Amino acid sequence: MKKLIGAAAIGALLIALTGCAGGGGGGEGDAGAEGDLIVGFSQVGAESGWRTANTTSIQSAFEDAGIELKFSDAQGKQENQIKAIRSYIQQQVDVIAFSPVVESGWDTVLKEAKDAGIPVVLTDRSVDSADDSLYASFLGSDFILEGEKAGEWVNTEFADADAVKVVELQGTTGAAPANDRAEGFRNVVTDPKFEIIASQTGDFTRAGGKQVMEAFLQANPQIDLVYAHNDDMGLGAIEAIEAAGMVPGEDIKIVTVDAVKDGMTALADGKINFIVECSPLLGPQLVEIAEKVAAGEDVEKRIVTEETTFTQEQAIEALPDRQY
Ligand code: GYE
Repeated sequence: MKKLIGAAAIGALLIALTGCAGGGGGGEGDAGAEGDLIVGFSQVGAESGWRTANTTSIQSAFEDAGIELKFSDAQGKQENQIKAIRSYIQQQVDVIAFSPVVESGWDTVLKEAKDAGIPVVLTDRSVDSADDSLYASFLGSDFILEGEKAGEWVNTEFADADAVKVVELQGTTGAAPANDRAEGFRNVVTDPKFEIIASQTGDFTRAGGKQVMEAFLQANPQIDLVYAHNDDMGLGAIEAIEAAGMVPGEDIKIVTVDAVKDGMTALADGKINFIVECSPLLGPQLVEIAEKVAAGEDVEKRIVTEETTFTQEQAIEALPDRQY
């Protein structure tokens, strides 16, 4: 054992001295600097299928790149994220990345990171800071556009209707995707025949979506459409609708955002009617950005994820190859 450690130590010393980990010399072997990189990441939590897929994408991308990732799960609390970021500053990591649970209240801790000379990359969700020098880049979806895509489908689906009663299951209060998906939808669904009769947060969880939908159903004799800010809440709503003796997708139409496997399965089964995609596979791009900012290279301030939408037929076709 001792011998092994000794050999490893000599190897490490050689790498440190020559700056070359590969045997072939030059080119790809020049990975010494990358091997030293340490990135601290603070995740929102594990509230949805999307989040689980996002965590897996990030962890495996850093592992594949041979970059050390310090990972912490904030369990949906901003205070835990602030603590994690402060601890990464203290540990002097090379790059801090995080997905802010809510949009506001980040300036102080972001200034602390800036003063410590540690670049910050926002992943998936953004902050509402007026000073965009507080972070190097923001990688993630255009949530307003997602809300608009949902709204456009609604306009077409109900083109011949005279009056449409809509209920909305909102994401976590104060979170960028909740604010923006609400806004985008309202940008597009402007015909007065649409009435949003109830709107409440289901916190992006299946249990939350179910509970809120149960209350909506009890309070409202007529509901034509559910707009859920993510698949998980839509799946919870399906349970509530079925428990009330109605047929989801027929008696009440459902449109959601994300397109995770469970959502796509419900769409293929006709229980959800339309899904706007939001990709959680941000890991590889995040690695690229982290490497660049650590090397002092310029990166785009805003990198928008490319996304599509799915009808039932498209979901049936896409499901076999769906990664998440
Ligand atoms: O849509 C939802 C998750 O921030 C885009 O968070 C993400 C959202 C996603 O909980 O399912």
